[in-house]
Amino acid sequence: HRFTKAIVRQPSKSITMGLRADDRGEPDADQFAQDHKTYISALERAGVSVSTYPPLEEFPDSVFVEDAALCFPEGAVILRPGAPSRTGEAEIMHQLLVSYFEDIERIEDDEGYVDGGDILVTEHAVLVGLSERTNQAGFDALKKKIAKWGYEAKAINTPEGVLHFKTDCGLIGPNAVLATYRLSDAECFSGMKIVEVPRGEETAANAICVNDTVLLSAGFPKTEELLRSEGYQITLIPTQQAALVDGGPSCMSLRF
Ligand code: CIR
Repeated sequence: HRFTKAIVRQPSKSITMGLRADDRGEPDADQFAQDHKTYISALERAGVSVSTYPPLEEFPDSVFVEDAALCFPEGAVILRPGAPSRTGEAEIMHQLLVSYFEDIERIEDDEGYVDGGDILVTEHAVLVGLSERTNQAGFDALKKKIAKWGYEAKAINTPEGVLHFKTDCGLIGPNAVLATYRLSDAECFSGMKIVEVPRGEETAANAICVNDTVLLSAGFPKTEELLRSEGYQITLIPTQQAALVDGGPSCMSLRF
């Protein structure tokens, strides 16, 4: 399957107030905006047409569009982000996705929580990490909704202390996953090629594969070297600012 489109939202100035598990300082909003442009160019070079939406100051984390929706060729599901400051992003995403999808499902207010960062779509299944942001009720609702398009959702336990399932893994090819040591033995990846992120570079795991290119965070030379030696075509993405608010290449776009 090839992606043809991507949706992104420019970072707001309020990104300085974005949620983070550990405070390692505020991101620099201007630098983040600059890095975001580089990210958009990388997506375009990977062959997708990118729709860029303007910043939403009232939602500091809204640059991380991935958490509010899950997109398939057949349709989209509007998710229900688990952080209270982010719940409102779902409605905004809904309004926007009606111009891309005819078939839209939505996790309703009484159906629990799911963050897109907890969902990894593989060839075999839609893997959903239960986490601080994604609960069993949300998973159950999502599972039902995507079954009609023929997708099977499987629940996974996100490792303790890890924000999202995809904080620790990312798809790097049709049947290949990049994963930290915390996940590399996970049963959910059986039948897939697993590339383990070298120790100390765990942040690099949040990579994405867009058509023939892997978008990888810059600054992780061992991971880069390993992937290149395995024959992957890589574009490096500056994510230092995003990382200060727990973001990476995956969170900043919806691809379909
Ligand atoms: C948050 O805590 O919600 C944001 N600061 C980071 C979201 C990262 N999203 C993702 O990994 N999909």
